[in-house]
Amino acid sequence: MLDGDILDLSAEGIDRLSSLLEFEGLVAQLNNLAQQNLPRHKLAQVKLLSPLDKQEVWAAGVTYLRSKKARMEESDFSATAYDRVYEAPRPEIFFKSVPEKVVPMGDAVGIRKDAKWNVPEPELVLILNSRGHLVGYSIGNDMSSRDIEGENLLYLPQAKIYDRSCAMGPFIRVGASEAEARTWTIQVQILRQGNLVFRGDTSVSQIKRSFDELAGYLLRSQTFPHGVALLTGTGVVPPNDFTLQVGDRITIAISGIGELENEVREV
Ligand code: DO4
Ligand code: MG
Repeated sequence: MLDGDILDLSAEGIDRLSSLLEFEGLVAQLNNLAQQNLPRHKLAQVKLLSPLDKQEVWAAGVTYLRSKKARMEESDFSATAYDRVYEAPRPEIFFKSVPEKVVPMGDAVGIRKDAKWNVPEPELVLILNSRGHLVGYSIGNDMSSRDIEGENLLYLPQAKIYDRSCAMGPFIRVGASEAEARTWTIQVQILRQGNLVFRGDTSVSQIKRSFDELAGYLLRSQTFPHGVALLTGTGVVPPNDFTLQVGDRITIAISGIGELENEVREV
């Protein structure tokens, strides 16, 4: 259950994330708005949408040693590709979702009908504005089908992009530096019929590359007029005999942000 109030900025004419992302001195401006007499709603009584409106979602991969190891275990002839990309100057970055397909807090994430080995990937999300400036952070779930990904590297888009494969929320945390974000922990827990079937954690400090490096490659020869969200890779991988089932409840907690919770559905 989320606690606290939310402020309705639409009374000030602010009803799009795209415009908010471009504000100079966003934190000070939000603090000012918080002092004004704007309409407020109890967080527990509203339905949170995805934090994005027009921003594409991209994802970095193999940014943690744990991810490299897992990818190499699941794959056969493509194993060395993961080894190489972990060390290479250019990171792995792939397209993940259009904004309208992003699953918000509380809605169902998907596992594919034609996949047998499915996992959540709990990831810190960087929210960048149109100039590539890091404005905030959110929590993301890069749902993945490991059997499809492991069969052939060229199947990566099918393992990663399908209905309900990207969750994000519950909101965007602003005003934290990269140094602060690197002190945060990421934890995931999965409940099946109320019983804990997996729990794992990592630290943002384990991401091999700097946020500037990841954002810099994403923005090479590519513009995002409304800003963009970038998942930064997973450092938590369940054991190889684990797969998600319909009805599982996934909770991802990032210490500096909050919790993202979603149930699993077949798509
Ligand atoms: O190349 C496979 C995807 C890796 C990924 O999504 C991750 O490391 O988080
Ligand atoms: Mg991932």
